[in-house]
Amino acid sequence: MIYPKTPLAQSIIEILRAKGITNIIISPGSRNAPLTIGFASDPNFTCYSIADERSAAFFAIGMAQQTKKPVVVVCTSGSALLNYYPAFAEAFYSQISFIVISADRPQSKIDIGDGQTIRQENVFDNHSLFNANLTENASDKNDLLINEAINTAFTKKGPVHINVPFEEPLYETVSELTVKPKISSPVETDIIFDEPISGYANIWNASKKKLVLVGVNEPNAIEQQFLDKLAHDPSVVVMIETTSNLHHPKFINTIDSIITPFTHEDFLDFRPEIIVTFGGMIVSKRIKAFLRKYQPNHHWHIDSLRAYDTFGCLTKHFEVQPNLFFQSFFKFTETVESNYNQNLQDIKALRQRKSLEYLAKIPFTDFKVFEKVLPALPKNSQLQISNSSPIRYAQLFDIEKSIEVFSNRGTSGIDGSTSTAIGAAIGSGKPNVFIAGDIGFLYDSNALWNNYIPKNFKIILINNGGGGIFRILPGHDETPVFNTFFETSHCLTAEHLCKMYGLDYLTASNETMLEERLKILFSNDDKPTLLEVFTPTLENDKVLLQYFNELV
Ligand SMILES: Cc1ncc(C[n+]2csc(CCOP(=O)(O)OP(=O)(O)O)c2C)c(N)n1
Repeated sequence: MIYPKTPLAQSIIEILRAKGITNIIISPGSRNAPLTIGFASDPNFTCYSIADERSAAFFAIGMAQQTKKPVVVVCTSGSALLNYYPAFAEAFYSQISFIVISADRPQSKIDIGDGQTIRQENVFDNHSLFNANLTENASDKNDLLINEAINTAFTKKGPVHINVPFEEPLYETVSELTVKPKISSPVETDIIFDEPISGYANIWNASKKKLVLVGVNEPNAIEQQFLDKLAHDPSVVVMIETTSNLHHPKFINTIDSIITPFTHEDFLDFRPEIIVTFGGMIVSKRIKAFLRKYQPNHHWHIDSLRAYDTFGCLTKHFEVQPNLFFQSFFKFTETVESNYNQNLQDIKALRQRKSLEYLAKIPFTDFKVFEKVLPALPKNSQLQISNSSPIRYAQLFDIEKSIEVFSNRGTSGIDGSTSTAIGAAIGSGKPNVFIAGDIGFLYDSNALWNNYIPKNFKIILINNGGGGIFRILPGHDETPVFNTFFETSHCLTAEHLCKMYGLDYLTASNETMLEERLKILFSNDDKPTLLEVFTPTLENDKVLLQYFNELV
């Protein structure tokens, strides 16, 4: 075996190995050579080389999202490290285990005019769950910090930063380990939920209007018996987002279609007494606006780690996994007679009918593309959706229940969705389809700059000539300022990027073409393929906004 000569690099690698971490994403540089040599020489690790650190970090969190284990990124000193920040923040808000290891100069070499040197210690402090600022030599204290950083990434599900000073020479190797670092296990958290909850159950049993709202949620996370229980209580409405990965015929899954046409009276009627949330971020701005204005008396959030006061009325954080919570809670609850659920089912049926009528008459636009693309997705595949309007359009449709849905909703950035999707495709090993807007896709085109894109990876790029979302948002005005600074309109296509990176390239610009190309896209797994769909810039927003007028 070959080991880096630097004992500190040996310690880091040994501790990571002992903790069962296997996936290491390395970006090139000299300062990180001791780590790069060590990881790449050790068959316990699978190493990926990705030059652009921003893309490498999103690739890593895509992988960690799927493997549910921390993934490590390693970079050199200087601005390289700062390029990890967008993914670092995403990992923080999406609760993804993520370990950044940055090589550094020793502290005495910072701010004295050395090249490729910046203040690296604690640089992610605002979003870091743990900062291990190591000192140059291997020591018990360093080992303790490394252990604690990795344990934190596991137990607190988020990003941590290990900053490692190395002095030259950097490339020397030895054939025997010279360190034997101590390995400390994470402190086991108590998974027994023994909080007295009968008082909460009494409030529940006395309420005739209870709303359960679920944002980002891992597939298969919630036991079916609990979902059925919620679905069959007439006083409960369960509203789910596309990213919730929940499915039940009685759940309301197209939230914006349901509530956008609501009048003040409808909202008063719909206002819940209790809202219960679990899962991560909520996409629908409309449901958030509704709950902030028509606040319930109680908001309970169930999450073993964190709770956000999204509606300004959080009254209780149950620090437990939803399954454990429901298991205890349902022992005390009763089914309550109410017309709350039935009223919403009636509205849902009406909206479904009106949606179908509307979709049957609209021209080829972004909305139409989603109507055609979503049912064509292969069963048992994964769908990654970029931010901006793609994730919002997807929320207006049913998605077949064997398809698992993901989106970087932690920070809702458009800066790493493609890299995340590719990392996730590798991490899950499942067929993967990624739907992107043109600005988001062009922003992260370096995602294609690696050797790991699976052959069956598919991209559906909806090119509406700019940031279509800005046309949909209120305040849009057809001026040069709007086109240049908001929409950032352009005439670029992905054709040459596909040629450069070796992807097959298909296009569609009408409904018939789209149907045909989707068949081709999903029948060939020999090469990663991108289908670019061109939609009319000036029609898209009108067709979507009119939809909400025709739902009543
Ligand atoms: C890193 C980052 N920068 C800026 C934004 C603000 N932003 C939100 S949506 C958007 C436009 C995205 O356009 P596109 O990907 O083409 O999707 P479309 O809106 O056309 O569906 C921008 C710039 C963001 N979310 N993230």
